[in-house]
Amino acid sequence: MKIETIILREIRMRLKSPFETSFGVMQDRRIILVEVIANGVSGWGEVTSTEGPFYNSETTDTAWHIISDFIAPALIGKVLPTAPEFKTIVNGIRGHEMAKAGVENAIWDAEAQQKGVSLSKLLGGTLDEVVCGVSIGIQDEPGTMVKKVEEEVLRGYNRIKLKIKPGKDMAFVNAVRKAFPEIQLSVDANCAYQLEDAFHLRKFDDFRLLMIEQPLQWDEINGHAKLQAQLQSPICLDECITHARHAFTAITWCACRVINIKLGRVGGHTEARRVHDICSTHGIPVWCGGMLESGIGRAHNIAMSTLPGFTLPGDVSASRRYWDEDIIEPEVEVTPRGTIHVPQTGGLGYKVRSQLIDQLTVRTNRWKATRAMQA
Ligand code: OSB
Ligand code: MG
Repeated sequence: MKIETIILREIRMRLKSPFETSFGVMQDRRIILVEVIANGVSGWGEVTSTEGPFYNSETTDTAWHIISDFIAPALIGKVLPTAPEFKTIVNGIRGHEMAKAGVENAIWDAEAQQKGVSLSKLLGGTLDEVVCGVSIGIQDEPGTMVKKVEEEVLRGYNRIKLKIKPGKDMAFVNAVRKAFPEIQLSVDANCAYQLEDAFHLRKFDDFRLLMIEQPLQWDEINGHAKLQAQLQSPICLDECITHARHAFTAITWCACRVINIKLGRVGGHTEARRVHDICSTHGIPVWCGGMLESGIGRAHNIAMSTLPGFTLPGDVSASRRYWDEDIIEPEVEVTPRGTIHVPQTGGLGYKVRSQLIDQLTVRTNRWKATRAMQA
């Protein structure tokens, strides 16, 4: 594949309602879309960073900088046999996984289209339907949380995850568990607790949770191992796992019993598949995490979720939960059984709405290969 053109766009999209986590509230999204044209075919990727450095260290602006000043200049004009070779181009760039993932995933989409197969097939996916859960933001009162959960259960979602933080935890989980004794329920703290809170966190064991996601610091694997030894609830790591080596470390140290894979956090499909493979080898179930993506990032999540180790419901839900209007056609829809049918057509399998994207775009950057660059 010859990388002929790279186009970077920042779009603005407003979430239907604010989403609160332990690190802040999100509503007005600044999303970077990457279009890579290879052999005349456009592939699309999304940078899943948040606006500020509060989930991980990346932001919309750091990703724009890293792609514009380092990744695109190194990539333009290159010939890559297949998408995984992209890694050799960005090997020397430390960190910035979400910036890398936005570009790498666009190349995967282009390759799948050129081969006339779905991205799911190209990745080695085996499922044709993926099982969906939802992530519900922090609410003011336990009563409002119970109402939100009820709505999502009625829509058919198969697992409910509650965002929590100190002071907004036990009463909320208790109320939801009382109202719904049988649902698959989990919580996500986004790093809001300390190892010293182990006694407090042990009270979650009474609620028969599927997992407690990322209770401790974003870079603290050892602390999670110490905490897991004191809890019955399985710990699921999110923020801590930025590549396959960390997954291996966390598993061998018994720091978690589940891993959430996010394409952006681990740097793209190639690394995500490595994390998946290591988890499969060690019997660790994985599921697909979400970053409030537009349809393009969502479509990549669907393709990844078809790998055989994705045995738990992911945070991949319908477009209409997030947006009045999504940038793909058709929008992502969820069946009454809480599943998504995986598209079988070439690449991502959704049409990108370029006119709408143009309307939402606030800045653009473009690179074109010259003859001199022919590799
Ligand atoms: O930790 O899973 C997380 C959103 C932004 C940052 C971090 C997280 C989340 C979510 C949203 O939980 C899941 C979704 O996309 O619905
Ligand atoms: Mg999380």
